[in-house]
Amino acid sequence: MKEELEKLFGEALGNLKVAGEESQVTQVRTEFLGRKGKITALLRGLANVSPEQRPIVGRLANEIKLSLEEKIRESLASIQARKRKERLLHEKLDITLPGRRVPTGRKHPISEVCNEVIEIFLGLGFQISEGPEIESDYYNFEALNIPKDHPARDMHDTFYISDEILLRTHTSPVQIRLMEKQEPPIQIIAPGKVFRCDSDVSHTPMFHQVEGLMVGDNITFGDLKGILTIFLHEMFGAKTKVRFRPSFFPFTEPSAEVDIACVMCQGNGCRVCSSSGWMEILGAGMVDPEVFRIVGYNPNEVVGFAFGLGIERIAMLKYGISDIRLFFENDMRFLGQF
Ligand code: FA5
Repeated sequence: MKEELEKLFGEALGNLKVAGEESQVTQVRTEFLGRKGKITALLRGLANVSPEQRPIVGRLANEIKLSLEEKIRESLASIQARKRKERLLHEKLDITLPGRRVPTGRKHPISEVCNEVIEIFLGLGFQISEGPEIESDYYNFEALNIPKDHPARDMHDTFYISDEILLRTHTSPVQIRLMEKQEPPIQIIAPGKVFRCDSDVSHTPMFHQVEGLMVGDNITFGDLKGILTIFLHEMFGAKTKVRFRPSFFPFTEPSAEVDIACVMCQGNGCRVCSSSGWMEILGAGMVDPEVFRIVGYNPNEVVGFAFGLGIERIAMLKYGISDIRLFFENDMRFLGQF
């Protein structure tokens, strides 16, 4: 059996020597060391060898198997090295080829504008407050002095979930939630999503508002005008004309709507501003004493102002966009321009 083992070993080494491909080398492994291989088959007969010879033949068989495995590994490594060398010799590297551009993400323009608004108000000493997007009828309407059947409800085309639960139509309910749990002085903004059953070139069913609320003991309409004018000058440039127009909100008295001179035509009148030269940007006013009474404040002791602005409206004016719906279509050709 010893001679036969050595003969097979010699035969395997001979085959390895002429093997030029990896598949030929692995073929040697299968042919000699595989489960049905020649050496494996021979070793099955070890049981028939005399007890004295068995350990000697066994040791030799082991040595041969290990040595053959080693030769196979060497052979595979040298074939692979030879192939790599050949490939490198023939391969040409064109270092003038442009690199592959990795597309990078960026913030949505609405998030950018929202952050810009927040930064300006933080700089003016405001803090950030939050409230739920799914609201009760009480916080969205009743506590803001808009009782059931009040015509002001028509200003908000509301998505109702049930009779009492709805998607908030503005960020003003955050005012109520905050005043219920905190005593004045208050100076907050509340950015967030709001929802109205509304869709055309200047309205979408979901949009963003930033609410502002400042309550204390000596706050005037002059403070409101000052804060909002500073904000609008920071946002649109120091030369931007700002106009306060009398308006109505059930939760502020007096109330105003604030316009800036149309950024498209600089106030001369164009299609975008309906030839008026002005564009509405936000609603504001002095907090109605009835709202203070509802949250448990003494209306004779506190005063304050509130405002609510639409982020999409500001983004449209800032970037000269005439259709609000473009912001939500996720068209990369549009979004990539910001
Ligand atoms: C309000 O929502 C009041 N809560 C604002 C307010 C707060 C007044 C505090 C007084 C005190 P109004 O419905 O006008 O008001 O909305 C405010 C702004 O949201 C508008 O000026 C406009 O910029 C924006 N807006 C309203 N509806 C839509 C809509 N469907 N799509 C996009 N923007 C809208």
